[in-house]
Amino acid sequence: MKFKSKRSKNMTDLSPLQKARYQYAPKLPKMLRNGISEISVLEGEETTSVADQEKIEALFPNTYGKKEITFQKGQNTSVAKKQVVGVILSGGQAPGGHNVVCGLYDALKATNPENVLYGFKKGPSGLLEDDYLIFDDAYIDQYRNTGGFDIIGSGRTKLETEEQFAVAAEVCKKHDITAIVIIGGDDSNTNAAVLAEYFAAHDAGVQVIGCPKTIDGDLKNEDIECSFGFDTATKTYSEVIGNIERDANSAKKYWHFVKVMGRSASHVALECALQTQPNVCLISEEVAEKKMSLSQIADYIADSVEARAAKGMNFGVAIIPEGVVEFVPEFSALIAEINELLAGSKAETFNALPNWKEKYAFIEKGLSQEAMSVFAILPEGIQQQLFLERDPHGNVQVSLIESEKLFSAIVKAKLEERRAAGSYKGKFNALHHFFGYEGRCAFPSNFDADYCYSLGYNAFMLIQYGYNGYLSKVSNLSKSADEWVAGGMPITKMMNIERRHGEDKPVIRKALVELDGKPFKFFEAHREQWAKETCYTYPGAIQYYGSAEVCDLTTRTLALEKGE
Ligand code: FBP
Repeated sequence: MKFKSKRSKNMTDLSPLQKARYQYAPKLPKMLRNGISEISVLEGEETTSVADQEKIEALFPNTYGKKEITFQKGQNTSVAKKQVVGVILSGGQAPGGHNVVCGLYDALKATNPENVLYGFKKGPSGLLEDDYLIFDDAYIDQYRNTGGFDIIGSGRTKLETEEQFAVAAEVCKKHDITAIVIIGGDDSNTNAAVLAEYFAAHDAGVQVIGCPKTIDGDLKNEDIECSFGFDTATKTYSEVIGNIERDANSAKKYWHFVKVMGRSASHVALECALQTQPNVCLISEEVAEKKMSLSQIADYIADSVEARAAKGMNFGVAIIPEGVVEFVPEFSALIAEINELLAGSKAETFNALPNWKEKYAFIEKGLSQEAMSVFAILPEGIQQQLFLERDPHGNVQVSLIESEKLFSAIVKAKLEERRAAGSYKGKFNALHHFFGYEGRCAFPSNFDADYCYSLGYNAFMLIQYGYNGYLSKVSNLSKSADEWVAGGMPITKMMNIERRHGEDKPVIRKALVELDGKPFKFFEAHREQWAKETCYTYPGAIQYYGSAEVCDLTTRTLALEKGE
């Protein structure tokens, strides 16, 4: 056993903000504030999955159809027993993860000081490898209200096979673990549901509770209003985008192309646009819906450059979502052909070619005419990137494509055509940025600090009341924490069947940007003006201390979705 109890940092090694944040007391929803003995359960309706009900029910006979629940003030009727809980952080970092663990720990200890919290290290693999630490006050205290996942580390190992579940059950049995909390995104919570079903079917005596995490903001639905981390990450990116806008408006000589994270959905890009009002923001879901080609996208951006140049404004800011290229139909077709072209031993033949000229000839011979016409307009750096960066399955890693450079290059080419035709007379100097990792471990905003602490606290109440296969749910989030509502919902409610790796799989439905949703509609109604004029807004840095209007505000996305 690896027992960690010493505060490893001397208080003098800490920044003033670190010290101050240790003292911050996160706000809980009112119904969780009365003390453990006064938290009771209100059961709601039985649930059904979002689609494919019969198939999901057949796959989850023990955990399907359970009732939604809400906590309220009242006599605590849960069964008193010693709880030994294991917690896992899964996937990419998101601000507030530490507070989920802190909230879980505080509720567990407040219920019974004999309760124990294990932290499995480096993600789900920690559970399989029985690699853990046991939390105590001194250890927990050095992570309160801080960013990062370094409290126990994270990882992307998927818990999905029967063999893995059997190992997990063994490890739980060895430590008398009564519940596992998985803090993760849609895939990790899908796995949480499958693990919960396995434990129930095998009478393992272990409950599984999930917590909704991801800066991408794509784990949400009518119950889960947002995933944690989205608030802080988008505020962090918006701060620097606002700073860049101000620089652009001061120097008046650069067009800034800013790529922001978000593996597939464009929630991050849209939220940053709502906060900063840039000249251009691409929304991948719209690109897919309108089947826009690279050339059409380039024209769309070039229109803004040209209109602004005509008024003497040779500067601007364009936001590009990380995953956009995968949503451009012709680009994904090109990538599929490249994957084919390099399948098996053909990659070796390609790599053995001595120079780019010969490689280019090989590519030209192997790709269809349509794919080649897309390939040919890409900057050479990106062409080469498509052939260098492969994932372990041999596929191109689209997230590594520098789409901010790709779009500025094709816009430049369009502008040259327009200059030759006489319609454009401006100057175009592009600068490039990628904001992703900068936001994932920021000190959580007050919203994320409070939300995460509440999710963790609430997760323990779900355990204490014996729920299995539930997601910790805190809602009414656009209001102050006083009015937040805590409860739980069966994970199977969010599931449907999707095709993954050639097989039908039960998965949580990923939430993409809805083109008829209020956040997109607001953006759509304003973007023409933002494109031609300079309407930048400067959100500034996240504020942790001061009036609630400045410090406790959540995202524009949430506010618009809630009609505020
Ligand atoms: P999760 O879905 O696990 O929360 O991670 C999201 C994300 O931050 C994406 O925005 C990004 O594309 C990806 O992780 C980067 O992954 P990695 O940390 O493995 O480079």
